[in-house]
Amino acid sequence: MKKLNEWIVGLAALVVIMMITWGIFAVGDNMRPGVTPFSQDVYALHNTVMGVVTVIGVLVFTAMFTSIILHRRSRHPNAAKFSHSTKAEIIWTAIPVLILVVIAVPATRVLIDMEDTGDAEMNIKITGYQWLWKYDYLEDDISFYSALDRDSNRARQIGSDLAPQDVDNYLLDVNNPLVVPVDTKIRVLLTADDVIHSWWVPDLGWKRDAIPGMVNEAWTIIEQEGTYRGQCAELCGKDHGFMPIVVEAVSKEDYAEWVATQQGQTTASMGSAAP
Ligand SMILES: [Cu+2]
Repeated sequence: MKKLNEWIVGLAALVVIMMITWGIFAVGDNMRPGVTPFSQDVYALHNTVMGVVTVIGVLVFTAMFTSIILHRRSRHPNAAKFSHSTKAEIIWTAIPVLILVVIAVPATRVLIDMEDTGDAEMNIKITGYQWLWKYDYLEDDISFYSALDRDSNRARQIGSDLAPQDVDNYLLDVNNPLVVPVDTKIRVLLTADDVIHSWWVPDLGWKRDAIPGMVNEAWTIIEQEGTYRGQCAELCGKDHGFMPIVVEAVSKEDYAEWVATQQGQTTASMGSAAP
């Protein structure tokens, strides 16, 4: 009867651990798969590693709980006298090394892929400022600043007449989103003009620091049209929380149209400025 109780406790502990792990996945509190082939690679890699660590966790905790319960002092008042086992030590060194090597292979492949900015169809330079972003489309000769939208900025002020809950996408919208075409390899060059910022849109599967005096590279191919939101991810001063990122991924036709409108606007403003 006593032994049965112990097994029930051990089993219950195991079930709790497995339920917690399963719950994390089932509730959806997991990484998002994103909308680029690259973000999906990162997602798959994350899930694989999560699976490996779950199995390890279950095995380790099972061994720990059963040892605590089955070898407790009331049951075995005299401690065992053995000191070590070379065989066991070799096994518990070799198995983790093997697991690390198995994980390292796909991880390295994804890391190398992350750096491969070759064959890009267009280049966008992103510059971080306190506290907004500047986007330069190097081929299309378009350049603009992207800052927190006016309503969010009004609602965030102390004593504002506009309540945050009355603003759609509070603190997540910008005045000028970054418009990009889908299914196009885009190379992104990142830098900053004052302090270190970090450009992060979770759906793209990467985050890169924007550092003054340095140019960091990244790339993306967005496969689905849509609006993708992000944040500055490097504490950069008092308004760090107020420089969101919005990426508008549109079809290639819509992008061409947008470029034409933007360039038309620039020409018009230059024309009016001319004597
Ligand atoms: Cu910043």
